[in-house]
Amino acid sequence: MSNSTYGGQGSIPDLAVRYSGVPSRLSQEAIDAKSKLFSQKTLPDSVARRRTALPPGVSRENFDQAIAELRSALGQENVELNDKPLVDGWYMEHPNTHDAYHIADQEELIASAVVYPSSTEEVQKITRWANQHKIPIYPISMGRNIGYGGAAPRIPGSVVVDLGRRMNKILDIDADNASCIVEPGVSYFALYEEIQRRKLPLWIDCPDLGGGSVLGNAIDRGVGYTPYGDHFANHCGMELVLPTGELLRTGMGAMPGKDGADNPTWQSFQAAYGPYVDGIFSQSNYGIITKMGFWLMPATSHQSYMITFPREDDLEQIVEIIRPLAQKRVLGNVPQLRHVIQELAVTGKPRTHWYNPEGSKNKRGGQMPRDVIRQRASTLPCGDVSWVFYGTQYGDEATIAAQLDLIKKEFAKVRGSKFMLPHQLPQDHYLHSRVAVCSGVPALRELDWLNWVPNAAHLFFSPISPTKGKDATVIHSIICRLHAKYGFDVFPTMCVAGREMHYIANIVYDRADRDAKQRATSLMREMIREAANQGYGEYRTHLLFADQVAETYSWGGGALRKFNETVKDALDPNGILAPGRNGIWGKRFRGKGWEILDGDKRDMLKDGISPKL
Ligand code: EUG
Repeated sequence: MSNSTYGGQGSIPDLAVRYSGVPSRLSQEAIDAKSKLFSQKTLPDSVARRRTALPPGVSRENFDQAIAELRSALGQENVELNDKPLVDGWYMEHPNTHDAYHIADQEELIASAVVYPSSTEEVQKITRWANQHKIPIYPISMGRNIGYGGAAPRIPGSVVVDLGRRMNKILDIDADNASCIVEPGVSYFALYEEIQRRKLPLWIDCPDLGGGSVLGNAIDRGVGYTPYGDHFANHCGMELVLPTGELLRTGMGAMPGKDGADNPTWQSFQAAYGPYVDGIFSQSNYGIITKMGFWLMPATSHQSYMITFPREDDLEQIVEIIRPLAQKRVLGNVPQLRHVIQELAVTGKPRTHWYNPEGSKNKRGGQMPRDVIRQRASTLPCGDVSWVFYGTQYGDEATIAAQLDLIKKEFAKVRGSKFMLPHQLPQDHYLHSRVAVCSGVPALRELDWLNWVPNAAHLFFSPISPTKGKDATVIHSIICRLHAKYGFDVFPTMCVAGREMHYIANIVYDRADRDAKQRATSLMREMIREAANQGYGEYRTHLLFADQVAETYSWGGGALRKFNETVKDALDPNGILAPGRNGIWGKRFRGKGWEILDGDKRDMLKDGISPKL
């Protein structure tokens, strides 16, 4: 089957020819994933644009003048106007012009232009240009922050700085130190393949999907699944451009090496001397990171497994069993606990395959009834269960065996639980994909969820839960009750870090269905509010919910917000860098109607997201 058959958008890029492409070992899988997704697409590839995007308060004439200047500084071909029809594409052929998984109108979170710097120096030039023209810029590494806004800027008409296209070098892999230093355009796929090519006994750590930027995911504080799963915690050293164009190296990189070389301990010691500043460049709009170091894990033996639990109510006991195992690092990585409905979704078959009550249409939502899920699950290898735990153990054979004995013994306390190894499951079972991801082999399998509904988009609700049965149950019941109210199936994935779990609820919706978009938006707003009322906050959120989430961190009269704003105004006096990212606005934009706080009355689909200036 030719991979250009679908969608008329050209072929799937290969990693050998494009930095954002798919490695050849996965090219058939990518072709299949795309064909499945596109077979469910009812939207056209693109529609005619209805408006032009300009930065707020900048006239067409001034904008054209500014763009001409930028082009003469960086080269004509390295600045593109975003004046063509928008194409949502799909994961491997994703846009850098807007949010492919739009929840407002497709033309809301949109760039006016995209610029492609080739060096840190050119990034400095861009920031100086932005300050001169008071044009907001929005840096992306690769733009695959899917479910959280993708490549989209928060202020319509911002100029997107696409760092990855021309800054995608693995600058160094130090096999002795087990570390690397990369530019923003290095994907998990690319780093993994290079380590294989060099035959180094090292692992990377990747999230569920392998196409994202190693650097970008880490500064958004993303998570992966080996013992090095906390990406930010395993970074070591940064080089970055401040909003006013000055350069900064953090960690030991702040000390010059011998004869002008990079410091030899830049990727060995994180903090250096004085305040540890790296943290303020994560989930912020205080700088543009152009180089970042990471620790790599020495390769080891590993054994993945799955444990099923029969009852919904087992959640509390499961989490109580997990906690001490995680604290003692018997669970040495980031295991996942999922609901059984995901066993259906991750087969890649659409919801209508499992449940089709009123023909092909299922307007205004509604959940798949529990008894239908039970009946369908009973036809799958997991059987009629409620929860599925995906774990992996590491070390030599004896260590793994001893750990597995303990783990089996502990989880056996849950009546009716079952332990399964990969060889006991069919070749296409999801556990085999966990084996890869949990041993640092980046994959694509997670895309299969997206076939649940036509034109599927998704949105993550991502609160932090203590690893305690009672708290997990409270959060889970808020999420279930509100998903039922707004008519969405509940897809929970609890990623266990230790003392806390990232509870990720994945809202999958049809982006052609305005009603579904509105319900998804209301569902997010209400979950954020209700969780916060119980003291539970999100670790990360989609751009459009950033203000509301930031607002929930209100202790001490909004002390954290005030601190963030003080830093923002000091570092970025013109407020040009990624205004609104993570709810942080410079003084130029603050309090002028951009913030979308709890109780905001605008209907994002009808009224848009910009204040009437
Ligand atoms: C997932 C995990 C995340 C996240 C978004 C998605 C997993 C989905 C732990 O963080 O932020 C299967």
